[in-house]
Amino acid sequence: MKKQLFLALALLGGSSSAFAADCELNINVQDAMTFDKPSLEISLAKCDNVTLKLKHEGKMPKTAMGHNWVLTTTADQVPVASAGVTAGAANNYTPVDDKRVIAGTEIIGGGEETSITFSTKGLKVGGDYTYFCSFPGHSFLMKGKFIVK
Ligand SMILES: [Cu+2]
Repeated sequence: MKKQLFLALALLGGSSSAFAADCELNINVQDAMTFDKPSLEISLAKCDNVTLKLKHEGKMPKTAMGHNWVLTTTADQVPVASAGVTAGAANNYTPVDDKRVIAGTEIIGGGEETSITFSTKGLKVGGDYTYFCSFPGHSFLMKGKFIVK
């Protein structure tokens, strides 16, 4: 929650142009190690900020089948997932103050939903990005391509 608030404040303080647009992405999960979409796509020309909404349509508690949505470069995905396990449940299995984490939600369980809003400023068109769930053991299967156009 703290990280989301910080990002929201950072966005408010940023200089957004008159044509600034906020884009919304939705992705759902269930009581299985998979996202309902194999990829997500944004356009830098259209999106200054992106709000990613994650919905857990399953029934299992977050301690057993928790999921989140973390965005990194594809090269950083495996090391960040490992660092996330070390960071532990209290940190949503996401390394704290780690620049490799472009965006990340909290871990949620069945019936819950969450979202994260982040700036697209640092993203590059055609860059190689991956989103994944950093719950221990999930990231090997639970990931997708984040396409920036
Ligand atoms: Cu998961």
